[in-house]
Amino acid sequence: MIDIQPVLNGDRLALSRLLSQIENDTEIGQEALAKLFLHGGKAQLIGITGAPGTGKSSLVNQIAYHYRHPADGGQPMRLAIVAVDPSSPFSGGAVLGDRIRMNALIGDAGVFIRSMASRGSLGGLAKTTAGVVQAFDAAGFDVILIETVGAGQAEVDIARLAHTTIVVEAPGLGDDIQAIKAGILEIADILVVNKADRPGLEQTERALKNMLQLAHPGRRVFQNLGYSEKENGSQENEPIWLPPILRTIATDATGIPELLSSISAHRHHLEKTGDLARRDRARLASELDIMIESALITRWRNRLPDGAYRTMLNRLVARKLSPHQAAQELIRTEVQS
Ligand SMILES: Nc1nc2c(ncn2[C@@H]2O[C@H](COP(=O)(O)OP(=O)(O)OP(=O)(O)O)[C@@H](O)[C@H]2O)c(=O)[nH]1
Ligand SMILES: [Mg+2]
Repeated sequence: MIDIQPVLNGDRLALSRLLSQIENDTEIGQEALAKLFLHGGKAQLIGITGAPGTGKSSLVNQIAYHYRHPADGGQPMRLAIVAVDPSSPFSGGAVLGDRIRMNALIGDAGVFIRSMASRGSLGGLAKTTAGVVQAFDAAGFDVILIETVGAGQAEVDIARLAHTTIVVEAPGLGDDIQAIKAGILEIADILVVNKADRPGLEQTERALKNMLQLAHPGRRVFQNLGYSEKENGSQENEPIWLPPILRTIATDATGIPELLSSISAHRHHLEKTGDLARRDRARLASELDIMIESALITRWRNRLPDGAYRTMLNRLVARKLSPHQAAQELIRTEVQS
């Protein structure tokens, strides 16, 4: 029986240990997650993704600094940073960047930084990231920043976790913006062209604008889940969010106030349109479906006569019948037995 109370109370050492359990997908980790879930759902989740070296960590650094030192003199927020599978260790931004702000965060008790390397499958990475985020959420962090590299399925899955997803580009990355996969644009709520001090800025912005016009705006992540719920307060004429394209220089904080305004504008949009609740509901629905599917499949397989599955697979490989027919026959086998 794991006691999650220390984590809920903000004990950093207990949290750190628990995060390792979650990352290693141990029984203790799973048991803790089940308990932590009941305490979550309050944090604001912000995803930052993009090609390697575009300046994601440097931006995270700037965003985090702002939340810890609000310009309006407001209450500093408690903040967790999750760097998923970074190509360089989190601190990259400090190499040539804003060392003062980076150092300010490292010594800050209101900030918790966790780097996660991929072990095994990327699908596993998306799952453990969700667990780590859940732990931070339950531990009472107000904002969770999630940095991921690349444009694969794992990034899309991780983006689904976030309420607001920022896609970072930089000028001159092989100029053909094909590097930005269409998939990554579909998850972008905010597009940032970082390294705006570099040549090729206008070209990159133009390319992004063109790609954005091709992609259909609106609730794309939500649609990709294949789940809709019209009766739940969805209105016909609700405003559509058009991802803005912003310029930043993460090494000197240029454009950061505008980025922060966009993040909070997006947040307000999600709240006003009900998308925030809908995204949460859709995500939990897909999680529930996955759980049910895997439980049902396991139960059904255990009831299958010995060798039935293998025999059917052999017939399938030999093209004696179609996958659909094979599935139907196998399911009937189980019912009769
Ligand atoms: N000139 C310039 N350099 C920048 C800017 N932002 C970041 N850099 C530099 O670009 C390099 C990479 O920055 P990171 O923040 O580590 O980039 P990243 O996207 O997190 O990198 P990975 O996590 O390894 O994919 C560092 O040397 C930064 O100092 C910028 O706006 N202008
Ligand atoms: Mg990084």
